[in-house]
Amino acid sequence: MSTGSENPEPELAPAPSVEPDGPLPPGAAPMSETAADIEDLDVDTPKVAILMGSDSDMPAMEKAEQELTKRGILSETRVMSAHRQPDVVADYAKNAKLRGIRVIIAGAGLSAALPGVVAAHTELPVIGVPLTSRTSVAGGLDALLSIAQMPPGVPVACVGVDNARNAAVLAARILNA
Ligand code: AIR
Repeated sequence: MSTGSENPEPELAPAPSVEPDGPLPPGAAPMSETAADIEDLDVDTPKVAILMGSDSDMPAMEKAEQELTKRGILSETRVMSAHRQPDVVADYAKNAKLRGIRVIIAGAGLSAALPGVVAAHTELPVIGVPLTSRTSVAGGLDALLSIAQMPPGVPVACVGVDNARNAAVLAARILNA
């Protein structure tokens, strides 16, 4: 029968108590400074997200990526539909800020909910790109109104129909503001 004495647990040193206002260990920076330093780090993470509701939006939306690349701004491009994959969109929008994204460009056609749904789940600025698609009505007016007519308190910036390049120019201005 084991008495528990054959392999005695090693004695652990007591954890140092953390005094929020006490002296900092040598070399440690105060929390606020550390957070600011992390924000200032010029790491190779995308600063702009380019989202679109369908693969069929890519020919119009790739203009945004081209413009950002020309300006040396890192971006990431994702296809996700607010109607077909609502959970994917919500998760992406909720995590974007933590991942270092600073501006979100979102393009969609028809009942273009993507920019508005993204804006509902993040504090980041969202730029909507109304797109024409095969079954658009009135040359993309459907998407234009869907994106521009957001309710008070949940803004989405809206560029012209199919004008993804302008969304990138605006994103660059926001980043430099
Ligand atoms: N869309 C996709 N999910 C919701 C919306 N509003 C849009 C896409 C695309 C259009 O519907 O952004 O512009 C047609 O999509 P698809 O996949 O049928 O070509």
